[in-house]
Amino acid sequence: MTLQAGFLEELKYRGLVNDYSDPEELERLLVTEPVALYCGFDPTADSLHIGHLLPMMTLQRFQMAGHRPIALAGGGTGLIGDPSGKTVERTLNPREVVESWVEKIKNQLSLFLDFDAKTNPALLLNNYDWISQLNVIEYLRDIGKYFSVNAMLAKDSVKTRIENRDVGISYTEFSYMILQSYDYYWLAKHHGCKLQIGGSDQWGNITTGIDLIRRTLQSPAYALTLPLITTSEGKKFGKTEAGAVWLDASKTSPYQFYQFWINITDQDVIKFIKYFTFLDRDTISQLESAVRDRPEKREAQQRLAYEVTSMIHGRSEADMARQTAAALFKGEISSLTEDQLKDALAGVPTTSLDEGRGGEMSLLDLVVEAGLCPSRSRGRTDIESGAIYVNDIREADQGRKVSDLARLHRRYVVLRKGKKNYHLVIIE
Ligand code: 485
Repeated sequence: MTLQAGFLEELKYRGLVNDYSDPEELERLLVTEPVALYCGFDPTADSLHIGHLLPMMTLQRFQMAGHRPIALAGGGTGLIGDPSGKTVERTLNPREVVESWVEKIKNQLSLFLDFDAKTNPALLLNNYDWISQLNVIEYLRDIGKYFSVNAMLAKDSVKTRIENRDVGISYTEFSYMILQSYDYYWLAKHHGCKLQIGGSDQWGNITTGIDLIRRTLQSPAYALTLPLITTSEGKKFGKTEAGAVWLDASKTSPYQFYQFWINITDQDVIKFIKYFTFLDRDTISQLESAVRDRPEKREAQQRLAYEVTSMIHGRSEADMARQTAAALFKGEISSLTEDQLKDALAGVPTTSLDEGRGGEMSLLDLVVEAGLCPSRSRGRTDIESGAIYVNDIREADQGRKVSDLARLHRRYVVLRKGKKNYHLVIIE
């Protein structure tokens, strides 16, 4: 496979480069030979989340450009805990737990890479395999000697914790950078790895590894960091009210995942399209005009949501999520399957009624009982003015019995007040 010319330029066009070491040399290297590079992911939960997407996709972009990516699961380092970017000491997770998380993360990482490529196959490794082989004498004599505590104390990850005396840092976390440096050395030695990538919080850990390689193997090694993702509203990227946006469908459903991307603001959407899709420059500039000329159509958001959802969950799930969103938007809630309905209304306030008592209630009783209207008099005005919808159909008869209301999938009645205020009634 030939190397993609202008690849680094392409990464920069996409906004993927925060910083890199030895710019001229690295630029030359990337056009001269297939470069083995790696990125490490620590198992700190049973799934990766969308914060991990950028580095994963960047590994993939490197492979598409002809280079050799190594995805590293931190089965060893995950037992220690990286202090980078953390203001407090992490709690140690039990070994069996970390081990089970490693397996899940490995599955997710493998989605992005091609392990059977002829000239530049990807690798998926676990640093537990070599870190667990180190003994303490070796660790202190053969590796520790290359690290200056003075320099370690000056790294951001350590410095901030030492300055905050109430919190401090354990010897365990203090040592983390040595292990990550050892990984880089190990991969350089055994797999010819010359480049490590990661988020900008990883700069310190990556550059200590470069120093270790220079001193032990007398060979050059490089660092490239990706930007920290920020939103124009200054919010933390990838967090919703419901928490992190996970890649695992059982933690964040494909529909919720799709919705996350649909809700990206006009200010951020093109930036995120560059980050999280493989769309070409022409398509991106068309979408850019769409945001400028007809923002109300949200074409860019829809394209982004569809691309990312199909990349993670497959095309049919993405189609389904798109259809659910469209049905909700068009007021065709009754066209949804039971699963789509539950998914679309996950998190919406819910009232359960039993058939007997519930059936005897009037619509007015119901909207008050459900809390959709604060009082009976307010409920009356809302219903009379046409603000109340049952299964997306306006219902103006306050005396209508619940037993007469149409049910979706035999047991659901979806109430809506105004445009967006949903309430799910389940009748058992
Ligand atoms: O040899 C290595 C061993 C472990 C790691 C890297 C190299 C993991 C790294 N120390 C880390 O903590 N990474 C974070 C993680 O695993 O969640 C995040 C970074 C982020 C980005 C992402 O991993 O905070 O910037 O690098 C891939």
